[in-house]
Amino acid sequence: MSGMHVVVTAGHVDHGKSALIRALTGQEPDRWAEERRRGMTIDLGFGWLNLPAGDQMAFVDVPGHERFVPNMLAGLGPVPAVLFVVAADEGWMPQSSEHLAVIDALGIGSGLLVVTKSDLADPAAAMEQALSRIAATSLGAIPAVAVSAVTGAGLPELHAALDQLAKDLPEPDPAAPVRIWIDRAFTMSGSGTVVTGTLPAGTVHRGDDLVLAPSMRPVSIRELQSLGETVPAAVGTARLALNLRGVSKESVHRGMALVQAGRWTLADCVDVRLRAVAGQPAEDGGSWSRTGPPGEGGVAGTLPRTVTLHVGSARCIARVRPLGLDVARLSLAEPLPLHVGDRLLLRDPGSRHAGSWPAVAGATVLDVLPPKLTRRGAAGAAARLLASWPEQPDAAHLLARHGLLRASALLAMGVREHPEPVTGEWLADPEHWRALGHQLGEVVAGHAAAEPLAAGMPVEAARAALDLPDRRLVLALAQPPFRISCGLVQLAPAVGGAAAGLPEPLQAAIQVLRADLDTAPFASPDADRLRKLGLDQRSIAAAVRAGELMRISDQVVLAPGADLAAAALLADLPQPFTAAQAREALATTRRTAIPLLEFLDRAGVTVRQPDDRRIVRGPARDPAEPPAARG
Ligand SMILES: Nc1nc2c(ncn2[C@@H]2O[C@H](COP(=O)(O)OP(=O)(O)OP(=O)(O)O)[C@@H](O)[C@H]2O)c(=O)[nH]1
Ligand SMILES: [Mg+2]
Repeated sequence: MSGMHVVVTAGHVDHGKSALIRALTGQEPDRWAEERRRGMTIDLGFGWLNLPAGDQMAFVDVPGHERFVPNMLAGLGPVPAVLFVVAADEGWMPQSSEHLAVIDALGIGSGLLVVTKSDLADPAAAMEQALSRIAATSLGAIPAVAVSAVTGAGLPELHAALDQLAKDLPEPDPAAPVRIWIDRAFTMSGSGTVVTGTLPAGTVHRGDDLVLAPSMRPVSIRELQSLGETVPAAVGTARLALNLRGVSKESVHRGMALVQAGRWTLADCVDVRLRAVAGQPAEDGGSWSRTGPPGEGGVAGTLPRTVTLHVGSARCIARVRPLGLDVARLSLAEPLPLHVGDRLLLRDPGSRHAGSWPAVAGATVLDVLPPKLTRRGAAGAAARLLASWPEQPDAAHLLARHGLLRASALLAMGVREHPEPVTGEWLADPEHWRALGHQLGEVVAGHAAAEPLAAGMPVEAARAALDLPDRRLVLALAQPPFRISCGLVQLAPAVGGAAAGLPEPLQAAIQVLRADLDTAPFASPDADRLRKLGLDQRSIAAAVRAGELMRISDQVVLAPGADLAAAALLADLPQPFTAAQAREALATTRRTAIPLLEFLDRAGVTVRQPDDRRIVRGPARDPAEPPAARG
C-alpha cells in the first residue's frame, strides 16, 4: 500500500523549481495559463514519478515570488521533506533565506539541496554557500546535487539521491489519527466536491467518515484517488484527492482540514514554546532582527502582539500573550484542529512591505486546552511549568497541569498512552488525586461538625464542594475511612475502642486524620488542617485522652505509636545523625522533626550530643529486637 513519499519544493523565485519538477516527472506543475504566460508559479503545483527502487514520489511545487508567500506556506506546511532549489548563476537570494526560515520554524528535518542551472554557471560556489546556511537549520547536513533542467545533466544523480531520500524518510505510523490539510477544493462534473491534500500519516478508506474542521460537520469519502488512480484505501505518506459526500464546493477551501472524529482538539487558544529561527542573516537586508537570535529577553518579548499563524495549509490571526521568556499563549481568531507537539509558524503581519519579508518564529504546541490564567501569578507559574516540558508532552505532563482529564480528551490532544483511570474514563494526576482525597476528608468532617445529626454528606454536595466535573469521582475518592451509602458520603463507623465514647463529629475528624497519618505517619497536620477538620485544643485533648492521637508538642499531634516508629527509622541511620538527616529519614518537615526529636530526647530514646547530633540509645539498635516490634 505505502511506498509513496511527498516532497515539497522551496527556493527563490525563478531558480528553476517548476522546471525541475517538469524535468523529473514530465508533468506540468504550473497548472494555470496565467502561470505559463508569466513564466512564474502563482499557486501550488503537483507532479509525481516512479523511483528506481519502486517507490513513488509526489511533489508539491511552491511559488518563489514574495507576493505568493501564503501559497508557498500552504505548500510547505503539511509536507515532511523538501527539495531546496538554488540556481547556480544567482546563488543564495532573499527568498532562499525566507523559505529556509519557514522550513526551520516548521522543524522539517529531511531534504535535498538541488543546485539548478548548472549549464549557466559553475554550481560549486552556490552549493557550498547554500549547504552552510542549511546546516544551521532543522534540515542539518543534507545531500546536494547539481543539475540542469535544460541539458539534463545531473538528473540521473538526482534520481539516485531522491531514491536515497525516500529510503531515509521516517516511516509514518499507519494507525496515526488522520488529518489532511486541504490545499485545493474543486467540483468535478458527475462527482461533486473534490479536495486534495497530503496524508502525512494514518490510513483512510473509501467510505470512511471524517469531519471537516473547523465546522466539524461530518463528511464521508465517496471516492479516493492517489496520483490519478482510484484506490480503495491510502496509507500516509500520500497525496490524495478525495471526492466528498455531504459538503458543497462553496463550503470547503484551502486551510480547512479533514480529520478523524474525536482524535483532534479544535483549539482556539494554545500555549506554545517559541523558537527563534535560523537562516535569517542581517546581510540579507530583511526584518529578521525583530525575532532575532534568542537573546536574554527570550523570543516571547520580541514578537508583535498580533501574528499570522500558519499550520498545515491553514493560516489565521493570533494574539500573543507572552508568559515567560520563550513561552506564550496564542488566542486564535479561528479554531484549528491541533495536537500537542504540533509545529506552528508565526509571522509578523506588519512587515509585509516592499523590499523586506516577514519576520518568522517557530512554535511548538504544548497545550491545546490551556486553563484560564485568572489567579495572580498564574502566568508566571504556567511559564515555569511549561518551560520544563519536552517538545512532545505526555499524559503525565498534561495531567500535572490539568489535574483531571477524560481519556478521550487526552486522545484528542494527541496523547494515546495514559495511566489507569481512577474511574470510568477519568484520569488523574497522582498528586492532585491525593490532594482531592485530603479535601474530601475536610469537607466531610466539616459537614459532620456542622450537621451532627446528618447521616453523611450528600455526594452531590461533596462534588460541588470539591468542584469536581463528575460525581463518579466522589465515589472513587471515597476510600476508607469513607464509604458511600444511600447517596451520602459517610465515615465508616469507628471500630469500637475508646473513640466510640467521643462525640460523632470528633470521631469523624479523627478518622480523617488517622487515614492521613496511615499514609504519611510523620506529616503532622498543621493548624489550618486541624481547624478545617473542626479540631480545637479541647477536642484534641479529648482524642489524646481516648488514646486516638498522640501529642508530641503544642503544635504537633501524630498517631499513637509514632514515637516508636520514628525511633525504629532513626536507629537505621548511621549514628550519630543530624536533625536534617532525621527529618529526611522521617520524610517530614522541621516543624514536626524538631519537636519529635525533643520528645524522643525527653523519653530517653535518643541522646543529644554536645555537637547537636543524636544517637538512638540501647536496645533500639539491637537487631535482635527491632524497636518497631515493641509496643
Ligand atoms: N538554462 C537553464 N534555465 C533554467 C533551468 N531551470 C530553469 N530554467 C529557466 O529559469 C526560468 C525559471 O524557471 P522556473 O522553473 O519557472 O522557476 P521557479 O523556481 O519555478 O520560479 P517560481 O515558481 O516563479 O518561483 C525559466 O525560464 C526556466 O526555463 C536550467 O537548469 N538551466
Ligand atoms: Mg515555479
